[in-house]
This record gives sequence, structure tokens and C-alpha cells, in this order.
Amino acid sequence: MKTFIDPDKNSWQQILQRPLMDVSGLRDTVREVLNDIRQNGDSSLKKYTEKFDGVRLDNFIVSDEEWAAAEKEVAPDLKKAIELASANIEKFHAAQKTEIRKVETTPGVTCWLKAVAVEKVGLYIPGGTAPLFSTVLMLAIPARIAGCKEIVLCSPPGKNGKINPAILFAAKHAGVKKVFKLGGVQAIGAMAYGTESVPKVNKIFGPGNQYVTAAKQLVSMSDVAIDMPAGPSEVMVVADESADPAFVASDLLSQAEHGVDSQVVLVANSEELIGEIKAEIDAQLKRLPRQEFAKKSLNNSVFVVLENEEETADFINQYAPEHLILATKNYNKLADEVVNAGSVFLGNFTPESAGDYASGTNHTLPTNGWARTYSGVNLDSFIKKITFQEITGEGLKSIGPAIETMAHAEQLDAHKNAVTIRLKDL
Ligand code: HSO
Ligand code: ZN
Repeated sequence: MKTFIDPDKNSWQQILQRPLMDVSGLRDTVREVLNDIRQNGDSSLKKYTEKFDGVRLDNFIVSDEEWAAAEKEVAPDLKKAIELASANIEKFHAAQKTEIRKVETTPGVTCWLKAVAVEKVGLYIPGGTAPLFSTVLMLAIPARIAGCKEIVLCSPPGKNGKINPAILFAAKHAGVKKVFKLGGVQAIGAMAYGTESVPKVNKIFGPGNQYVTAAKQLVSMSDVAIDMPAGPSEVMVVADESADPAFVASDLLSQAEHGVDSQVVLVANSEELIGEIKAEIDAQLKRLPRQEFAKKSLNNSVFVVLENEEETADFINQYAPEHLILATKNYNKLADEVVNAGSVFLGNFTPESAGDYASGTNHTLPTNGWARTYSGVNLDSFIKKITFQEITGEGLKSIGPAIETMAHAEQLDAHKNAVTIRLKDL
């Protein structure tokens, strides 16, 4: 970890630089695999599943027996926890529905927006060192609430040819009916193009490694939409003397344990506090099973002393963290100043873990500075809005002359005529 004391504003950009996530080097390999899948469908999926996941599969779809086995394998307390988390995620996302509001912009001219679900969505859930079944809930529950007609989920098979049972349980609980044992580029290609067994979808969601990210980027150029650009997960914690150093350390470590490329930034208002937090990190780290990941990502972490609260707000907004924890006395005041962040956690009793699992907010969030322009996944991610309008004769009489004038000025006389011909008829 590197510590900076009251760094000059000119140096912030350098301090806050994220490691380059350049997937262009992989693009050629990924493109080749995608083209093969596009042309050869299931037989190509079989070939790559054997090559990359080390298993031969005759069928990708999860069978009734596999669903039933997974249900038995998940411990009762985990099932209860998933149910509690699901209920909160459902409540929070259902509250994001909007009503249709018809607006009469001019008498006789009525316009409205109607939210309509994306018909077919594909959810990707990575396997790897920690299979994140919580992400199933974060993607499948809003997709169901939005009304997506088809929800397809892909997750890589383990060496035993099976998907992690908690992933299947979460999928079932969230209402997903079609799950395929497919990982990495194979999964993205299958959902983007469709194969004999996997339906083609309109939009692909979910995190993944660099290969998955490259594949999502490539297919999004012509075949499907994707949720957002992806990068390694990150947290920024802002702490002052009202914070508990042990709590702060636990939050930093919970981010650091995700993977070696996780980004951890601490902003504190004194060097002394940073010292106390570091001591807590050392003590807690020893007890973590994933300490090797955490140690490596902490090596790239940044600890900064900033005494001035206004500067702190600027620092936050310049970094645009995926997760922001404000453990300060006046966190509401500071929160008001935040304009760039994916998800904000306020006060000493609001760990990021709450939003990762069970409070109700979504944990699929913009990383790598994309919080400047992107929102995290929410109900709208599964919806597009169609505009409607209905104009009466009286309405057209009111706005028609303006349309005629504008169309003529743009030298688009057929546009003008579409109004003129109707006005003559009135
Ligand atoms: N912090 C991760 C989500 C997650 N954490 C899942 C635990 N499980 C990205 O927001
Ligand atoms: Zn997490």
C-alpha cells in the first residue's frame, strides 16, 4: 500500500490511476472463438468446453435431476439467507416501476412513455475461485420484475460437469427456468448468436474475467446490447475520528479478497487514523482464508490523508468509485456532494457487504470510472421506453404551421407536406 499525505490536487490523477484493463490483446483469440461458435453452434461449444473447462458435455442445459440435486445440496440456513436477500432485492427493484403519465403538450397533442421489457435477456455468472450466486439474484430478480419473456442463464461447469448448487438454487428461487452449463467466451457467443440448444438473447448481463469482457465488447458491436463496460471491483472508504478502525479495515479487506486486481482506496483525515486502520488490517488479514488475494490487491491500494472536507468531495468525484463508504461524522453533508459513484454506504453500520448481498440494492455496478456516466444495474436496465403520441385535428392545427416552417427550413418538403395535406383536409 502507498500512503500520500495531503497530496497536491495536481497529483490526484496520478495517485488515483487504475491499472490498465486493456483487453485488446485478447481480441483476436476471442474473435476466433466467437466466429467458430457463430458458424458451428453446439459442436463448437462442446469443443471449447472440453478445451477450457476440461469437461465433455453432451448437453448444456441443466436437467430436472440436476435442479433437484442442487436443491438438496444447499444447506437450510443458506436457503433461508437467499430467501431473505431475494425478498429485499425484490422490494427495492419493484419500487422502481414507473406509471405511464400522459402529457398534453398542447391541447389535442398527447404524448406518453411506456416502459416495455427487453424480450430476451442472458445472464452470465462466472465460476472461478468464488462462485457468486448472489449475482444470480441481482440480475434475475429485476429481469423477472421487468417482465422479460425469456431469461437465460449461463455459468461454467466445474470439473465434475456440474454448476455450483447454490447458483442453481438462487436461479430457481429467482424464477430462471433455462440454465446452461457454459462458461467464458462460449457462454457469451452462445447467447449472442444462438445455437441449436441456446436461445439468442437481446441483451447480456453479468461480470466475468478478461475473456468474458472482451467477448461482451465484441458481440455488443453488432449483435446484442450489454449491461455496461466492466473492470475489476473497487471500493473507496472515507473515514474520520468517528469511524471504528476495525470496521474500516474489514470493509477494505472485503473488497481486497475479491481478487488480486481489486482496487482499494482509503481516505482518512489524519495519519494517526491510517496507522490504526493499517494495524487492524494486519490483524484481520491473518484470519482470512483468501488472504493471498487480499494481500496482493492491498499492494496496489492507496491510502490518502485529506483534512479538508471539500477536497475530500472533489477527490471522491474525481475517482468515481464503484462503491463508496462514508464513515464520517457528517456523512449526509458529504453524501450531498457526491456526483460520481456507483453505490454509497452511509455510517458505521452500513458495510458494503450489505449491498453485496441482502439490503436490496443491486451489486452490479459501474467500475473503472464509468460511474461518471453509467448507473448500476436497476429495473431500467431490463426495460426500454417507447414513446407514443396521439394528435387530434385541433392539435394538428395548433402545431402544424410550426412543423411546416421547420421542415421547409430544413429543405425537407415531404415532411412539410405530411402536415399540409392533413391541414387541408380539416
Ligand atoms: N462486491 C461485488 C459483488 C459481490 N460481493 C458478490 C460478494 N459477492 C461487486 O459489486
Ligand atoms: Zn463484494
